[in-house]
Amino acid sequence: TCSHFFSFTECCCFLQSAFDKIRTNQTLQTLKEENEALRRNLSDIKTGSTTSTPACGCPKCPTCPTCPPPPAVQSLTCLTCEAGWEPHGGNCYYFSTSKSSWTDSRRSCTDLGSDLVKIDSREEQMFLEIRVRDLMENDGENFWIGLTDSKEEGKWLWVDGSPLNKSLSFWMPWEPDNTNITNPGGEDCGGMGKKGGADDLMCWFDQLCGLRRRSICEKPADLPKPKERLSYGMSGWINPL
Ligand SMILES: [Ca+2]
Ligand SMILES: [Ca+2]
Repeated sequence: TCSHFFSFTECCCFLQSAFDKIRTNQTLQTLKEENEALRRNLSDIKTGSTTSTPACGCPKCPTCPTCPPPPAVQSLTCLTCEAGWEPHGGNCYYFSTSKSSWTDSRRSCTDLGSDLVKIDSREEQMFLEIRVRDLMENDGENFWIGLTDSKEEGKWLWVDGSPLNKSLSFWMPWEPDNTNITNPGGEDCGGMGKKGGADDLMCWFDQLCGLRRRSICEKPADLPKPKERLSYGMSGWINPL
């Protein structure tokens, strides 16, 4: 654009152009320096973040990573059973040493604030099967459980009145057979136990309700006494009250 002007103007144009060039270079230099400074800052931040990750639970740090929730206190482990009762799955079990009829055994359980055991899961059956096996000295030493068909033959009910769930039944292969050789009324009370261990947990049978057998009582576990109770503190840790 300067070519058709006289030399003074040309000179002006040249100077202007040179000045613009210098200014552009200066701007570029400034930008370069700023860019480098920013890069340094960024790498400092990166290095800092890998070497000083705040510990979980650090209360003052604003950039705390998300911490996992405090370990859940298994309420089951906080529950307790009286002496002589065995805790399992939130319940307490009493394996009697004395022997009596199914009805008398049930009364003994209710006198202790419990009832004959009701088996609600395969897991509970597994616990009981192993426990009973250990306690038995021979196959005649089996245990009453809270199962009876005394109201209606073949209709097995738990002591709480609920019907037996077929998919949660653990009868021995040939049971219940309601054998009525010695008693025309047949066998109306449920027992469990196989000294040698049960095949696939199948160790229930029906037998004469009047037989004297050991028994298993069950009741929900107790809440711990106040002094043993635990609570969450501010940081998620457990503080005794
Ligand atoms: Ca029967
Ligand atoms: Ca039987």
